[in-house]
Order: sequence, then C-alpha cells, then structure tokens
Amino acid sequence: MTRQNFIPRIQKLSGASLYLLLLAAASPGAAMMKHGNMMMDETGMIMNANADNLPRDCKEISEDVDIVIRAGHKHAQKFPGKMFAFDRQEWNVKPCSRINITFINDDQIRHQMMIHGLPGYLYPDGMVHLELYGQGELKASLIVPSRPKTYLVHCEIPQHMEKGMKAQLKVDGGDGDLPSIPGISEPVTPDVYPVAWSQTTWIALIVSLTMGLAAPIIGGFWLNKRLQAKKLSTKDSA
Ligand SMILES: [Cu+2]
Repeated sequence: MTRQNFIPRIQKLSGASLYLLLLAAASPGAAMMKHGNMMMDETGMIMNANADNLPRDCKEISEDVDIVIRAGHKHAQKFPGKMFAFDRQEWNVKPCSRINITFINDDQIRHQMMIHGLPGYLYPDGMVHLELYGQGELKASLIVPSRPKTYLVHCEIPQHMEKGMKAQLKVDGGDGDLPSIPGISEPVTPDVYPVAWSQTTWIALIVSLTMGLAAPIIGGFWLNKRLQAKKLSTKDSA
C-alpha cells in the first residue's frame, strides 16, 4: 500500500467507526450501563430488577401485572398540606405476580420509587429501586412472594416521603395499612398547629387588634389636620 492511498483509507475507517459509535449511543439498550444489580445512564437508574427469578414460595408466575406509577408535585394537589405524591397510593396484586412497572416522573426534579421489605435472597437490601433525575420514564419488573403482605413504596429523597410521596403495595390483600399514606391512613405524627390560649396570648391579640384598628383612624385624623392647615396657609398667602 502506498502512502497516498493509506491516508484516505484511515479517514474512511474512522468515519465508519464514528458512525457506529453514534448508532450505539442512540440505542437506549446500549446507553444503560450495568453494574451488578444496577443499571444506570444519565437520566436515571434501576436497582435489583427481577423479571425471571421466582421467590422460593412460588412455583410459577401467577400473572403479569402492568402498573404505571407517576410521581410529581401535581399529584399532591388533592392532599392538603402535601407537596409531592404518586398518582396512586395503593396497588393490589395476586401472590407470585410479576409486576411490570413503568415509572414516570412528571417533575423536573429527582424522584424515586422504592419498594421495601422484599426477600433479601432475591433483592439485595430487600428492595427494588427506580430513580429518575428529572422528567422521564423507566421500566422494570419484579416478582412478589406468595404470602399476604403490605410493602412500602416511597421516594427516599429527603423530605419527599414526609411531604406525601408514600404508597403501599398489597400482595394477597396485604397485612394491614401502613401509617401516613395520603388519603388512606392516619399519620403517625399529624400536622397540628396548636395555639396556647394563655393570658399573654389574649393580651397580645387585643393589643394587636387595637393598634391595627387605631392606626388608620389616628393617621386619617392627622392627615386631615395637615391638609386643613395647608389650605389655611395658602388662603393666608393669597
Ligand atoms: Cu421524590
């Protein structure tokens, strides 16, 4: 090969590899990196998804359940005092079902959907975790065991659960309601803003009311007096 046709050949080759690289980047499958139980890319991550391994107490997958879970500020509007929520607060599935989750974040901020209390031999730390760093969508599956149980579903970003992003997943009817599920169960520590009606409170209230009412009246008199004085002085000078 001569030097003259070697260089164009290199250029052609690098052009082809660049094309392949772009193609790989455009395909979502290639974009998500896998580290053990974790899949991640620049938009979010999935931890401990499990579409194939059966829990020990399940002989087979009883049914496939497709669930769409939306997270965002707008879903909390129906719960006074809450800031964030999922679009639903409860899901019911049969024992040994495979749940195919589509997690959608409707906000421009980070939200998670974590399910806790799953068997540790299948799900490290007993959890499945989906996370979106902003608006977007993720899909992941899990297979639930057979026994009746209520699993906690929440977002673990500081204060998001306390501000309403809490729900429950019931398998075979569950084993009761979890506390503080918006619209479902009573909060453990309800938001109360008590007023201590002591003598001091009453005095402070009366003083503030009197001052608040007196200020415009006194101000009005004073303004009126000044205007009259101005009128008189212009009359005198005329
Ligand atoms: Cu959140």
